[in-house]
Amino acid sequence: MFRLGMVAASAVILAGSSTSRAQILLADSQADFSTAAQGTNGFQYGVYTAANVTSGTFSTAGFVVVGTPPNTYWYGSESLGTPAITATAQHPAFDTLRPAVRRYTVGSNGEPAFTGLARLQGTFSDLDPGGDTFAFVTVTDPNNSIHVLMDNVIVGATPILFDFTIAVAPGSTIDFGVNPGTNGFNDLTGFAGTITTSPVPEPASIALTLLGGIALTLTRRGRSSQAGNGARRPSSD
Ligand SMILES: [Ca+2]
Ligand SMILES: [Ca+2]
Repeated sequence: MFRLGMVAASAVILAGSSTSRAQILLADSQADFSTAAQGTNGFQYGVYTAANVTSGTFSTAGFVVVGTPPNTYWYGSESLGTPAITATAQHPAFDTLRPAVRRYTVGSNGEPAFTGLARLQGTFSDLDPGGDTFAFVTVTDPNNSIHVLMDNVIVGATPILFDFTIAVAPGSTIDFGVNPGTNGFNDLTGFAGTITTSPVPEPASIALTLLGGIALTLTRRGRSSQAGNGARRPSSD
């Protein structure tokens, strides 16, 4: 009874401490998508101004809202309805071969002014079989250094999953982009991504975790010694 009580008490303390440093969901690319205005929920929809690059000058020039509600999306005024960025997909620019870029800026438009490690997780997928398309994730860190975290070709049925952790601060940009490669045919690319703060355990919660571990160990020892007694009985009889 005493051991069970100790485990229960430590579990309650741990639950209380974990809420003080819980992960914060900074962004969800699909849930946060909006055509109300550029910058809504911290996201902008545009291109880099050069062809087939994974970093560079970001621009929303020429982007307008098209489509029928609720399926409106951002369109960048080139041929074949490109470049385009929707809640769930993006397509690079057909004429200029510029990448379609979905940008989240930390701390912009009322978003949390977070400084620390951000975790970027998500999936790019080929929604138009064939073609060559390149998916990238590019982040500007608190020192204004640019990090191209991935630049992978997307061909075929296997989605590309990513999971990166990187330092950010208010003003850091996190870009999810797709490049057209040799041409812009068959380059429609599905995208879903989240940005969360990476949890940092506090010294107090580490100590409590150890306490919980000790309590569990004591309980296990109790159980194994009971099992040992039970096992010895047949041999002694
Ligand atoms: Ca394709
Ligand atoms: Ca292509």
